[in-house]
Amino acid sequence: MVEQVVASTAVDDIHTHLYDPAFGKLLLWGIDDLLVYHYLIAETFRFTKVSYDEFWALRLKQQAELIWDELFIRHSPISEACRGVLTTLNKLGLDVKRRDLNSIRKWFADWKIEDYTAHCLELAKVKSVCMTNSPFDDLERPVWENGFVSTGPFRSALRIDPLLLDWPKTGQLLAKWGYKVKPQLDAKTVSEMRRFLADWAKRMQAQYVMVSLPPEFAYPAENEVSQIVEKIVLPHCAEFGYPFAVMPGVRRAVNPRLQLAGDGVGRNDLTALQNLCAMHPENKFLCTILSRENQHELGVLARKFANLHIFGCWWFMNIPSLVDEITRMRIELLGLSFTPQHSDARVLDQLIYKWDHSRTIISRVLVDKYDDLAKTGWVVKKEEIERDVRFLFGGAFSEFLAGKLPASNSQAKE
Ligand code: RAT
Ligand code: ZN
Repeated sequence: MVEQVVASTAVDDIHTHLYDPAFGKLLLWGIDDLLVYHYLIAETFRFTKVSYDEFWALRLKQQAELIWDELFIRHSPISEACRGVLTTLNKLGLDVKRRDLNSIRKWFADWKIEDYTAHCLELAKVKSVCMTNSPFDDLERPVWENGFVSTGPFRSALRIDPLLLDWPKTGQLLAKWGYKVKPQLDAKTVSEMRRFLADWAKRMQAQYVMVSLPPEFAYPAENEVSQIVEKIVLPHCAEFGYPFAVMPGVRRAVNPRLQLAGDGVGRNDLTALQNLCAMHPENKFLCTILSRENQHELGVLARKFANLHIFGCWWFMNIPSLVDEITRMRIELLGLSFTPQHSDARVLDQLIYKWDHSRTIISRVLVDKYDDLAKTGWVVKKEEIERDVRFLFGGAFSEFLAGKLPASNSQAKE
């Protein structure tokens, strides 16, 4: 019964890199984009003799052929990211054992993107998709400036890494766009940066404001990142009621020759997150973290602060052995008060495998937990399982977004 409920309950996917089809070419889909996923590019360079420069000079189709050859033909495709391509193709009804890239390409060529988007959402049982929207992205910004408003399943989150991590360089962009900012964070600059955030959060109707952070992130601290968080981002989020989503643990460009595939991981000192939650009870925080070594501490922190909602097994954590471990631990620490997974899909079709693989593990963990309950004589009813799964698949997140923080939180400041 648990497996059936988990398999059939539609999910809100709260962090992806997908786009509404209205964004045109920004929405990646189909076999070539599936193969040229940066997770697979990194794996290909474990095997290939082709140089980085030669690889980047290839056209998308040629890159896809090289990846297919190295990862699927010359070796069995048993990594999680390889297996994901095959799960996707299999669920789409393609015969993967033929190992025939060209016939797979032909199958995709017949689809129109609007129909295919609906088909993928349906197959993956995803009812909403949160995009990652950056005002600093030159391809995406014009779509918003032309008045795009999301009406369908695609929702928005305002991503602000350059504002925090690359000030004052990003200040030059803000100045070009008419905000009266200076490199120093003086009072006028602070209010103009807040005006910038308010304009974009409104334009995007963002669900939350988000940033990824390096392992060194500290708070409070005498540095620009900490000052921008304290003076600009947190007051902005508190005023408009948005959670601030922090994603610590990424060490960007450890191998820049791999481009997007070249980021790594490092451990964080979670005292920073503890301080954020304790010092800003008027703010809500979402958090997912990249290092396995930080996962337990993060679970414990969520027990301490109702203004912290933890979500997802992010990026290098999204492999079956760790999803099982992390989900089990979170349920044991937090019951149902977290969001176990997001897809982080960059290619539309990945929704199919990311959710299929995650559902299998989430249902295995739930079966064990309900079974432990049954041994006490507490037998869960079908409606209770359905309620719980709905909560894990978006209900807890929506309540966190909409809900008021406990009264003691706001009193703590007074
Ligand atoms: O998982 C990924 O695709 C990464 O490249 C990142 O985009 C990461 O999820 C992020 O949001 O920074
Ligand atoms: Zn992401």
